[in-house]
Amino acid sequence: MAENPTKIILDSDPGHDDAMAILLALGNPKIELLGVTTVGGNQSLDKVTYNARAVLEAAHATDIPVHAGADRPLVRPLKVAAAVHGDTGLDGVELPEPTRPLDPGHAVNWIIDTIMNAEPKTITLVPTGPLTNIALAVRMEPRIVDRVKEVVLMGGGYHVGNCSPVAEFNVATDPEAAHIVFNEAWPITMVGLDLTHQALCTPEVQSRIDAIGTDLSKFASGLMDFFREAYKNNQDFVDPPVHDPCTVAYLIDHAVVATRRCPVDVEIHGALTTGMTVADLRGPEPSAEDCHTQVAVKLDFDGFWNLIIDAIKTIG
Ligand SMILES: [Ca+2]
Repeated sequence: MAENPTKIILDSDPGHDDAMAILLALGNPKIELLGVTTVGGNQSLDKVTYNARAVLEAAHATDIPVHAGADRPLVRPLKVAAAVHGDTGLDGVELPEPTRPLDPGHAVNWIIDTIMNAEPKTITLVPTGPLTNIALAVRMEPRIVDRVKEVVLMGGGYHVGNCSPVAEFNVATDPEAAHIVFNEAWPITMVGLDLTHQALCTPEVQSRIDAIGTDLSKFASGLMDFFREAYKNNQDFVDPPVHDPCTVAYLIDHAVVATRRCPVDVEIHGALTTGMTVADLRGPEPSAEDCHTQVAVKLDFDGFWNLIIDAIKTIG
């Protein structure tokens, strides 16, 4: 591990792209994965929690704790994304049976305790699912807002949606939670669809993953095979966008994910636009003192996939 790696809590709903985010976090020396917390989203809480444990098992990372969190959004019923992630939430591969038991204690309590017991500004929250757990944590212990280093989340988009013309799945699933999270004063980097739709797993990329030739690379490639078909059938993509690891890639190397500072708020009362992340891109770019939110705008495609492929190789 590198000196002073970035300590992260990955709050996720695995999910094919969440799985890739877990692998990138495990396989890069600049990241220290403190734990994985789970939230109902792509699939039911039980399924995504099992999947998180199975992915860690596949990556020989049974030292990483997994805590289950909220099983549904704050206000709305959960609508899972079975069309994109299958009945298990990780269709397309055989999942190894997790050997580490599920860790006791609710994810929200664990997130709060981990942040409050650490040195201030040393832990980064990386949500890659609906923001339910993070919203609950901030309501239960508001001091975490000043204690975390930053929040780097996958969700939203400033020009495009996928659940609706303007709303992205994670934010649309629990817009009230997203509203809470975006309106707290912590530094937030929104890695939205504008960025993640550049992170396409092309056949060339996948052949590089296949060439690694390990059980883990076969696992990752199997996930991408299913994801490719799902995105072809559902959203008319030729290659699937691998959203969630873009957050971790940003933390590893800011040069891989360029950002633009701008105010962002979340629509929760729209007739047509509920769940939209409304980014104000007018005028000159504000300073960090004046604006605590920024959006990811441009991906270094080769740099991103080099990080993923190196991580899968490193894990072995
Ligand atoms: Ca996710």
